[in-house]
Amino acid sequence: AQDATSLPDYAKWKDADALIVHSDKTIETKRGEIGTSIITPKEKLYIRNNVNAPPAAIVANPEDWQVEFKGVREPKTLTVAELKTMGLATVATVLQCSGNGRKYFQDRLTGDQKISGTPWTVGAAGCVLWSGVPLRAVVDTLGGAGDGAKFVTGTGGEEIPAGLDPKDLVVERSVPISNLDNVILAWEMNGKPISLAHGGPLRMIVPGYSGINNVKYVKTVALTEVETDAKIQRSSYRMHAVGEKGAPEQPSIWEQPVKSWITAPLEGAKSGRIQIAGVAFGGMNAVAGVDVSTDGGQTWQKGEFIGPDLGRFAWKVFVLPVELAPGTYSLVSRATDSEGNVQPEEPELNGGGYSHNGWRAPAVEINIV
Ligand code: MSS
Repeated sequence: AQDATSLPDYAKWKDADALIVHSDKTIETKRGEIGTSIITPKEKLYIRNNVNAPPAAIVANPEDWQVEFKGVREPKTLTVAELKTMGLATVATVLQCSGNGRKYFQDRLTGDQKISGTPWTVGAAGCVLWSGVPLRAVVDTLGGAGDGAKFVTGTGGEEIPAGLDPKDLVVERSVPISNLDNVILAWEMNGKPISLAHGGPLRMIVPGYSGINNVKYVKTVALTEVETDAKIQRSSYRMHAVGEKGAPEQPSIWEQPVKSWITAPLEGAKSGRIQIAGVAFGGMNAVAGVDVSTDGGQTWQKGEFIGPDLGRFAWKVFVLPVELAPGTYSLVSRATDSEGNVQPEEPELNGGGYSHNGWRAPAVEINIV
């Protein structure tokens, strides 16, 4: 059982009963707490910080937060107040840790194979609304992109303790410049100034991209010719075999693959009519459909999406009413995106335990009496 004392200071305001506290930097939403209202309330949203968050003082006067823009024709430092004059957009995105589902990979390891990292199941994910200025508007105001720009590189505002190599600790991520028209520099989440826990005063949101690329406390945004050589980009968050080290030539954890999971029911029930519900999303592409099975994937039925469509980067809530007789059932869901990509039964094992999107592992086993 969790209580509020197990939440770290910067997350004390969260709903402790809805969360699993793995550590002060890794807090997961309980599977049954995601709800069916599409948007994840901030009190229930998971947290992942790679290093200690900056002091709470940085969110006291969010308008004064300064961001340095580089790699544009007219480089400049701007405050959030100035950014607010340049444009406004709102986007709903699935914010999901790259390691969400890592536990399912860890469960498959044999012999001396090892995948280190938080054993997240499904709860290192939420769907939230971000409001801020489109990066494109800022870049246009600053004279356009510099020559040869190939990446958008955002730097987190954490202080690096003296004596340590900043390259080893800085949360600095580069994403392909093809995202320039999608990226938002957000100051608001679900209608409120972004909390410290979620990256206020300003966060770089890369819709469709895995959690790590959504840099919190963003203090520098640069259009760069090459990817940053910060460790978190160079060797961390790379796709490689178990036992291998991360390296720049391996694929970076960028776009999220198509995924879904069931959120209800999670426990046995009386026989009769039951509403199976869950969430499904397509990462960069809109989710197009979801199949649901009560027999572990032997037979499938189409789930129905409910609620408003919040755009291609949001998740959709699905429902399937079923009539269940007494017995045991294995409930699973399998999503398809608008490009025809289908959630695999088992994704490829990888050394970081990243991007798990298999449909088999998050099965819900229930007894109907
Ligand atoms: N940012 C910064 N600045 N720092 C840190 O640490 N982390 C990451 C992102 N961003 C960080 C950042 C991660 S890693 C994630 S997931 C995310 O964030 C989370 O978010 P939230 O809000 O939920 O906490 Mo994995 O891929």
